[in-house]
Amino acid sequence: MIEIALAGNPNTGKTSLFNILTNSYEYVGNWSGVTVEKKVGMLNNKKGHLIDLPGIYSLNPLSKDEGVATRFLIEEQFSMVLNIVDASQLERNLYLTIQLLEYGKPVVIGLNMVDVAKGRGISIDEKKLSEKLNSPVLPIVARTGSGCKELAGLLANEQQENQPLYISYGSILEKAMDQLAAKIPDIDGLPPKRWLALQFFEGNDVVRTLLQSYIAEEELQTLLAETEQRIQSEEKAKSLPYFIRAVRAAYIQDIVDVSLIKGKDVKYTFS
Ligand code: GDP
Ligand code: MG
Ligand code: K
Repeated sequence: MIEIALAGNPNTGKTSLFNILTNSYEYVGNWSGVTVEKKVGMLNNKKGHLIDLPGIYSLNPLSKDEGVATRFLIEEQFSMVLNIVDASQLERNLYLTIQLLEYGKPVVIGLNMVDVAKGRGISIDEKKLSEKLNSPVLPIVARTGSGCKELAGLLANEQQENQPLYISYGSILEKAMDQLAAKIPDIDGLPPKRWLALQFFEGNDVVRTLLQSYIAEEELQTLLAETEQRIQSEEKAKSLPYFIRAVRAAYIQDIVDVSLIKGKDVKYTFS
């Protein structure tokens, strides 16, 4: 039985897709400690469970929903992420996708709302997008079920471990991430050290709390303050989180430039 996390921005068709891919609820309740609904379903082929994560824009938890998703990634065992991406809002949606790919678990992307995108004169070259993200991308319309069978077929496959997406954040932050990663103990089931370090520097409080159980708070604070100061003075960035977002935004812009076509009538093919 494989465990698959369904993740995406709010209002991207997560519930619609969940209902198509599953035939029964295994669990409906709340995530522990919060009044955020948790749903787990059995895939139609009975080969795995689909876990519906709250709709989020980023893993850096500004809201309790985002905290739930980050805690899931840190604490629970799963083997794959199904990331639903709204094709009509590609640039915004890729911000979460990038963070999921940096985590390093296999990601399958359901490119939803392609009908809406098309209506707005936007089409996405899913092959180029797939190459850029180094992950399968399947165009779907979760409202009607188009493309969802093919997507379900990909989920049934046992996937190999992925290499985490590597974005270079420049020498200052890379060095700081190395320093922090070196202090994190080798513990089975812990997320990749580089991902933890990056999320920490971005200001992810869930990750910070986790790291506090291995590293003295004073050490964490010193490394954070030094890095923040260097990024501001040498990179001329407003803040460290701002700098990280800007690097990601530039990376996403490059992806959008090659994969998004405006004003052309490109057809989507569904199996
Ligand atoms: P969630 O908030 O991510 O769980 O999204 P929902 O599944 O609740 O969908 C939000 C709205 O978008 C609903 O009205 C759906 O019917 C609609 N929707 C979902 N997928 C599609 C799609 O591919 N195309 C269109 N046009 N509407 C969709
Ligand atoms: Mg929903
Ligand atoms: K169903």
